[in-house]
Amino acid sequence: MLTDTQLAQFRRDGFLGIPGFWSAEEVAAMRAELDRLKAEGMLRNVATDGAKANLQVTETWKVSPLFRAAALQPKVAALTSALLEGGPVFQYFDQIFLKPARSGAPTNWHQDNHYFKLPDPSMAVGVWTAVHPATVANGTMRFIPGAHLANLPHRRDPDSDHHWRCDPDDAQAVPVELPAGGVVVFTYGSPHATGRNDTDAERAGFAMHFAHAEKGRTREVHLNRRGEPMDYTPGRAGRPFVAGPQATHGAAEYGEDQRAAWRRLVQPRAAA
Ligand SMILES: O=C(O)CCC(=O)C(=O)O
Repeated sequence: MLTDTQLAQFRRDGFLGIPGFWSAEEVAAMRAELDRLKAEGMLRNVATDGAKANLQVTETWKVSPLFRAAALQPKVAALTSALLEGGPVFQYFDQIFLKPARSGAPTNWHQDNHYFKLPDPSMAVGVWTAVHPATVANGTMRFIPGAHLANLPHRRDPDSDHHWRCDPDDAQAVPVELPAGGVVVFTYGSPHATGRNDTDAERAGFAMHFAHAEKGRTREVHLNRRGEPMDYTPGRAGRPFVAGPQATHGAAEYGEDQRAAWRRLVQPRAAA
């Protein structure tokens, strides 16, 4: 799945771009599913600038059987266990950000561990999928090589109605451009940001988060945007075991092997 060179790059820089992770058929299914979520009003504009839009859906697994199944595919298990010391691995979180054409707002610098506060941020990874081609012009992900080792102070982000931001020295920041279906993986400590979308086409990213099932946990109780406590205990809907002895491809957590669900959901949607 990953070469030694790629793993070394990930450990050194805190992130790694991987083109061609999902097939064209899988990407087509994700886009069709995203269109359904949009049509059903599932995406919420979090931008505070009324002229711009940064549309977000969190806990996608609750509203989308297709995005739920994506996290339980064998290639995701292979990727995340390679990045997390061989596992065991469970899914921690997922979300989509969509920047509409011409008015897409940026997401400012932040470390995901500011939200989740794991004792060791290297024990969790984000896997961000370019649902559309992700370029500098439409606001792809940017990273600062090697910046994942410091724990940065955050402040409330005035450009978003609930996010937090940090202010790293970004003189060495690099964009990760990806064809649709590519992914960029990054540790919870890796500061990242995305730019505006001024192009004529929308740009979406689907981010799945995974953690080491033993080392990537915290006893802290986290509250969601509505102030409700979030439960990160593995082995339940939304927190399925992805790799390791307790992993069942989601059968235990969702009552159906998610490899079969993926096959069932991807083909008809892609053809539609
Ligand atoms: O897709 C984006 O614009 C932002 C993604 C992001 O910052 C994240 O998933 O943490």
